[in-house]
Amino acid sequence: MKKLIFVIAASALVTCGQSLAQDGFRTTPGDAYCEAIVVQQVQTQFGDNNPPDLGSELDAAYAYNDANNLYLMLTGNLESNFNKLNIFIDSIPNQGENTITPDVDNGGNNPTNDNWANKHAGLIFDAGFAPDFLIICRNGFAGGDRFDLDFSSVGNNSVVESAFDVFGGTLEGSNGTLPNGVSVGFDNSNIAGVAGGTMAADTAAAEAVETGVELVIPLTAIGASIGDTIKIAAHVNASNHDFLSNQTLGALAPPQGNLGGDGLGNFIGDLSLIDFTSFVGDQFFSVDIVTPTIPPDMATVTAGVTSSGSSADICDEDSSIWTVQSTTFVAAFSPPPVAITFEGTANPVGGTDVTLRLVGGPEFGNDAAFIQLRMFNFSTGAYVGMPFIGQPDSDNTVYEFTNPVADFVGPNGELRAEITCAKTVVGPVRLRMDQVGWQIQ
Ligand SMILES: [Ca+2]
Ligand SMILES: [Ca+2]
Ligand SMILES: [Ca+2]
Ligand SMILES: [Ca+2]
Repeated sequence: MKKLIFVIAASALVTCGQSLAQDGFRTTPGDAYCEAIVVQQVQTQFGDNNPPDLGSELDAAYAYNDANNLYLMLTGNLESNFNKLNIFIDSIPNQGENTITPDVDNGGNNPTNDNWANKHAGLIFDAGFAPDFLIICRNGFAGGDRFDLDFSSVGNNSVVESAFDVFGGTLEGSNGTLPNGVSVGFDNSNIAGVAGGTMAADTAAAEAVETGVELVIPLTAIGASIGDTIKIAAHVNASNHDFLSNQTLGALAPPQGNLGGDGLGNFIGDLSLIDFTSFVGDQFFSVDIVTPTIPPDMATVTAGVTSSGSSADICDEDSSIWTVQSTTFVAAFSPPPVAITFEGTANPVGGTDVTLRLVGGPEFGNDAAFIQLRMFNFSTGAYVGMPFIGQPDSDNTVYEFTNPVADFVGPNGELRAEITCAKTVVGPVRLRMDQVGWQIQ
């Protein structure tokens, strides 16, 4: 069943650099990814990562934005042999190149970085896709382990930024950053996801992968604004940009082997004969840059004060992810118990069950703190709660509490919840909230 999730935020917007959210893991506290935008449809012919066998795959793409940045997560894994993950971004209408030209030193329009343009020259993207920017990710051993990141314009030579060894001597890491603020995290631990081959992928397995390349892209860096729809095409390519795998997002249709340089799997020294219009479907995907859904009035949570007016439709499909906010601590307190009330609105009203969820809890150094979730029953006019639960060390503890929509959603879609933290010894305790949300299903 389709699920609607309404969220009350427990913190301010996530912004780049506030946390280690750019770590290559899509459910870090601070991340707000929801459903996959596109999921891989084809097994990988660039090798399935199952050590000692190595390989590369693109399992799925996820994205969200805040007021300043696009957050893009491509799950999967990349062989550490400097094979490329190329991410083409079409963010400016009527600019860019649908057919890639060489670099400016070879009769074309593009930058010379990493020699990508000369190897791509002649490649034709699907209709409606004319990228304006390219991000190149690559990792491997060259005098030491390293991960390199390039950002450049496409269709003109105006922008080139490169950063070598962004994680400081390791293949994986967090928050590797270019001068313009494009930042990357990489977790290469995936050994699941799609299997090796050319046949239809296990899409559920692809969707389950939680690790890969995670990028923060300042909207200003790609000329994008709230309200825009941008398009992205991601490719796994060989280390010289001259042999395309069958791992693209949007995905190719199975059965499909590597594209090579001619679309038929042959090595011809470049990609000049690749024509994505000859492959069914769009080998790109769209991302809407939306008005951030975290209401600013929820930026601060104060003990004993109702936080109201919040309903944010964060995930509109079946998802294990509710919402994830930056860690928020409610101020330290001593007995008596402290309660925080949350109000929201379900829109549209519907469904069978409503679940309140909190990730976090009381946080301090001994075992004498307790948490209680309660939801307001609009039929009886009283709160109904879970019993207090003792919680010694609360990071990432999940509390969930489910009730019938008929009684626990008000006549106009009202949602009301109370979270109470108590302790039995005198001394400071903080209530930590990494996620607070409702789910209606
Ligand atoms: Ca993350
Ligand atoms: Ca464009
Ligand atoms: Ca795999
Ligand atoms: Ca196509």
